[in-house]
Amino acid sequence: MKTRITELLGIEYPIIQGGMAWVAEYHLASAVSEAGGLGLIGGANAPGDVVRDYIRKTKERTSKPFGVNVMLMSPYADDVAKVVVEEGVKVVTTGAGNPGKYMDMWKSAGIKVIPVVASVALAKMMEKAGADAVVAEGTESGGHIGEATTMTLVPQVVDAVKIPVIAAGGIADGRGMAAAFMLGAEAVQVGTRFVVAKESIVHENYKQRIIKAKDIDSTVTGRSHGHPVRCLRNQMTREYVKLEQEGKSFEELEYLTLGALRKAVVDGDVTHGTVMAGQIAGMINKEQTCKEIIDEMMAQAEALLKGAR
Ligand code: TUI
Repeated sequence: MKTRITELLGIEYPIIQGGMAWVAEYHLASAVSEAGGLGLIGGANAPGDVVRDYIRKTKERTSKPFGVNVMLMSPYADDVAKVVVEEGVKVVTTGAGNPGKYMDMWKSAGIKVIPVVASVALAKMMEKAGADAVVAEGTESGGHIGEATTMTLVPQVVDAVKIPVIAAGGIADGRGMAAAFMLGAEAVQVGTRFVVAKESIVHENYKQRIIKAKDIDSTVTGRSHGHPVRCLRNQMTREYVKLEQEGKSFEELEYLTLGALRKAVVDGDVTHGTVMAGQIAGMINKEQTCKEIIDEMMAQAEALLKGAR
């Protein structure tokens, strides 16, 4: 299945792994790239040198293309933005902001830049600034989200820009992938299904929460402060939403969630920690290798798209 994205990135299949905070480290990124997709290291809130180490470890594990996601709300974003240039990373995606100020530096280093956007306005701005593609991420996604759904956002972004569009949010099998292609996407970004991949280092408790999740088990914290984050409902989200309704400030609530993602991913505390996951968690019911996930998605999507053409 050749598209402008497989050509641009030099990958076999149009499947990109989400650059998920704490989850998307070098084991997962190299496994996805080895399986023919694009693996991503999630810079998240990590300092530049940690990301540098992850980049080097990924290179030891795969000679195939991989990328780094720069989380723009991170206090280390400036550092990580330089590290990707110094380490010769070929592909950068960005999240949770506007990467405009890094664009020239990345483009002159020959990096393919793919901002994640949640609106048509940002997609157009990024195309003007020289982006090679955009990820249009719907509100079904886990983690930090926008307002529009994948079904409505993807075709509107496709109509608004000439660069290729990657669809994200609620896509975890070949049906979702085929649907995204019908909307005009030329690749998909998959997060939640890769969280439960065999190569993913997240705590077993976290994987089991996703595997056992039902369709309506996710909720969104932080809407009232303009920092909406989708995660699975637990004691932490119940307390957060209660305090939010009581009008507590963003700073007080941040204190509650500080380190909460690490608590869930690394320590396996899925009661007090943040279990970020997308709405499609309810459909994900087993742990598989990245290769099994990608092969299965490709076979299903190709069969469906053959019938549709
Ligand atoms: O970035 C993501 N997803 C993330 S980042 C993350 S780490 C985190 N942890 C705790 C609290 C906050 C973040 C977890 N998940 N996805 C990409 C994405 N970007 N979704 C939405 C956006 C976005 C939203 C607003 C991009 C730009 C924007 O406005 C840009 C502007 O300044 O106009």
